[in-house]
Amino acid sequence: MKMTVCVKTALILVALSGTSARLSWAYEGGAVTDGGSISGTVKLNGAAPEVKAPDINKDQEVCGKTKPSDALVMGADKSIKFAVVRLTNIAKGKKLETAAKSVLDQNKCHFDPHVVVVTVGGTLQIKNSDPITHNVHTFSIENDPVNKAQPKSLPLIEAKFTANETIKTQCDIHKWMGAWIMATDNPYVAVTDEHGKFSLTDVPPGTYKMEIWHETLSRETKEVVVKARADTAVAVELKKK
Ligand SMILES: [Cu+2]
Repeated sequence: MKMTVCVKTALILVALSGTSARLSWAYEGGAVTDGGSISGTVKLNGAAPEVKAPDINKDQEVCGKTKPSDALVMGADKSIKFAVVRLTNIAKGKKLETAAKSVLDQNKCHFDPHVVVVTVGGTLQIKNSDPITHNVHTFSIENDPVNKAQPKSLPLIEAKFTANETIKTQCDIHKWMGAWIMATDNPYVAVTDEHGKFSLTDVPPGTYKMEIWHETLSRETKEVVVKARADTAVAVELKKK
């Protein structure tokens, strides 16, 4: 019996320490003076993994017959689009914009954008621009999941997010339709463009941990030093998982 109590106490202590660790990173937004920036390019190092083209097997009159895959979009010099760059240990910096609404549209049976950033406390507007029904399904654990049919008669679904999470999203009707929702409690996050480029601005001087995530490639972390009113250039290389 004594053992059981000990185990329970230990579990409670672990739970409490987890809570305090999380609380200690609560982000505080405000004015940033003397901020610097981090900019760079994300590229693939080595051989590219094989990515299959989506199988468009229904509703072709709306969806079309072929689509390129969004799971690995490479530009010149193996630059990588749709990689997400985020500072993960920043406690204080510029204001997190929760009033602006992020949009995830379903257009011709394709999620646009493929990776959408939404702030914790902000709103994601999920739209359907197609004349057919989609079913939006978010596979979230930290946030309330969405799993909802969206016919033409329901052009807007609004979702709220309460915690940091990288959320796989799909349409259950058209299985090739995939997207990622990046919920963030700090504003230092960027999605790479078609040239693999990203930029984080108004970063208070300091040393930060930067995480780089891509759905198909390796996850990397880097320590980045930011100086007042200066840009820190970072070259990121991702590999096959
Ligand atoms: Cu669909």
